Amino acid sequence: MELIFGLLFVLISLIFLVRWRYNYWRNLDVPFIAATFPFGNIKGMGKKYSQFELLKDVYDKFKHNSSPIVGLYYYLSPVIMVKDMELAKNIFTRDSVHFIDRGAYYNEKDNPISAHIFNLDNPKWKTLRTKLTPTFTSGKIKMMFYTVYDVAERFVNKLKSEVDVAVDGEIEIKEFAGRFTTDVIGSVGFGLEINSLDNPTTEFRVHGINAFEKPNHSTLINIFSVAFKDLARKLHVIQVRKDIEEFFQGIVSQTVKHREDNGIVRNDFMQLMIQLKNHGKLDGETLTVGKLTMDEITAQCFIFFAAGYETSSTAMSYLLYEFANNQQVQEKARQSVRQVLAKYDNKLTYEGIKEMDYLLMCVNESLRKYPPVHTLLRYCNKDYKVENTNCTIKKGQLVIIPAYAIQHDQEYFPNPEVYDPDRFLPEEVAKRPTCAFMPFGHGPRNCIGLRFGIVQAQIGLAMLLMNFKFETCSKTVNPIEFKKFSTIMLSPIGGINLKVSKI
Ligand code: HEM
Ligand SMILES: *[C@@H]1O[C@H](CO)[C@@H](O)[C@H](O)[C@H]1NC(C)=O
Ligand SMILES: *[C@@H]1O[C@H](CO)[C@@H](O)[C@H](O)[C@H]1NC(C)=O
Ligand SMILES: CC(=O)N[C@H]1CO[C@H](CO)[C@@H](O)[C@@H]1O
Repeated sequence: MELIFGLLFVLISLIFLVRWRYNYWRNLDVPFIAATFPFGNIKGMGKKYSQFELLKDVYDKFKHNSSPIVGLYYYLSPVIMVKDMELAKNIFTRDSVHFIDRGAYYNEKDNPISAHIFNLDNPKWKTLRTKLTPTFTSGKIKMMFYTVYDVAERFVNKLKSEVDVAVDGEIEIKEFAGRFTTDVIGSVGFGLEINSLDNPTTEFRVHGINAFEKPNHSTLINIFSVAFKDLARKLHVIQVRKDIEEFFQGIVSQTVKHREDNGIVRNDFMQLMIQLKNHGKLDGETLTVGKLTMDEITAQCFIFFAAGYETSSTAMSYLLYEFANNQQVQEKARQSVRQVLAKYDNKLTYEGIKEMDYLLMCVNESLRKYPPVHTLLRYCNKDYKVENTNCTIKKGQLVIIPAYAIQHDQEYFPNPEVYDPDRFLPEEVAKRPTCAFMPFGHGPRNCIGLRFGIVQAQIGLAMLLMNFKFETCSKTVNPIEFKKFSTIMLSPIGGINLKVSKI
């Protein structure tokens, strides 16, 4: 009898607890989507639809509601979706002290490789960010130019021989773009000749693919660990697969040992890591951060590799897809590359790259239509009153900025499904809020590799345009369909199939 009463009491309390949770947004008078236990608003996410599709639906539904935010529930956790551009700007920049963490999940103890700069919270994030920023100064990027150029030449040659053997010239171009950026980051980041262009099954490439294609857990478990970090850590949930962790631990320790034993000094990311490991500071600096451990530098190497290769290669592939669908744009971009080359003795140079205005507009327009990172995240670490509302974002709440939805908003980008590089003419850019375009995020927590990512893509694209013509073919999926399982990356199902011919 007592047992039954006890159980009944627990059950009734649970029901009240859940109802009380799911009234959170109603009580604050914030527009929201009604939730069901236990998933809240994310039932089926990762299988039936992707996170960006949910957010786009919600964004469009509440577009004309005057509230700058919409309330959602991820499981029992209230999360905030930002809808207003002014608020987004303030969260990214002016009030970024409240939102300096990303709120991603990592587990330093069971999965040290997940404790990298993309995931880390303060104060560790801040010291690391300051230390890693010198990796991408203009001087360093200029030095990387030639390395990227060499790999791009191999890329073009490889594609030429593939075109010769491919049936009707049909090629899955994302695979080759991925090998190109893998070889680039291996070289500029690690000083390693990976040559995945010729050896697609090389371990580096395979682990790189697996890091994105075969996550250790389902979307719903990944979101669970973001919503309930402490619990997930207690349950030993890991984010990065163990085989990938072990591979990177091996490769980084071998590389470090090889350099230290042979006194090899290179001007690359690995060298900065070695300095931070041995001295806790960079050469010529006075500020010391405490020496980084081998595990800590491995994690940073991993994220530079992962963030550097996948985003840039998908960005290039989406643009080639739009070139295939818009032949005049492709021809105009080719002309703009040709003109700049002519000016520089028919050589591709670092200076020349920066003058290819039309190509840059094409790159940005494809980053708009297909942001490789479709959803941006911030985590509130200090209560924040939202202007013009009665709502305070509480410490510990997750803030979502739906990049894909905003970049497809008619108000900022009329006929958003139309690919039109002229949207990036200076006078057009001036007409909309800066934050409406956010492929690299904004503010102190934006993409650290922004400029390098663009330069790398541009070199590859300029060389491709000079050597090939891209067209759609029977295998081209139009419009592109996207994978559903990935929580933040926008990735095409089956890659991007195009007809490629030499010119
Ligand atoms: C087209 C290429 C790229 C795109 C579209 C891209 C996009 C992004 C985005 C959207 C973020 C989150 C920004 C935010 O929350 O405000 C980010 C962060 C980051 N990206 Fe990139 N990225 C690209 C290339 C690169 C490259 C080449 C590297 C390094 C080699 C890199 C390294 C990082 C790192 C380390 C972070 C975390 C920064 C932090 O939290 O302090 N990315 N990127
Ligand atoms: C393209 O976007 C990048 C990143 O937001 C920006 O720095 C650059 O000025 C843009 N270029 C053009 C031509 O719009
Ligand atoms: C905030 O609450 C006050 C008092 O309940 C109300 O008068 C006011 O309209 C509310 N403001 C907004 C923006 O909802
Ligand atoms: C493939 C893989 O690495 N699976 C791992 C996923 O995470 C759990 C722990 O959270 C491991 O036990 C699995 O081995």
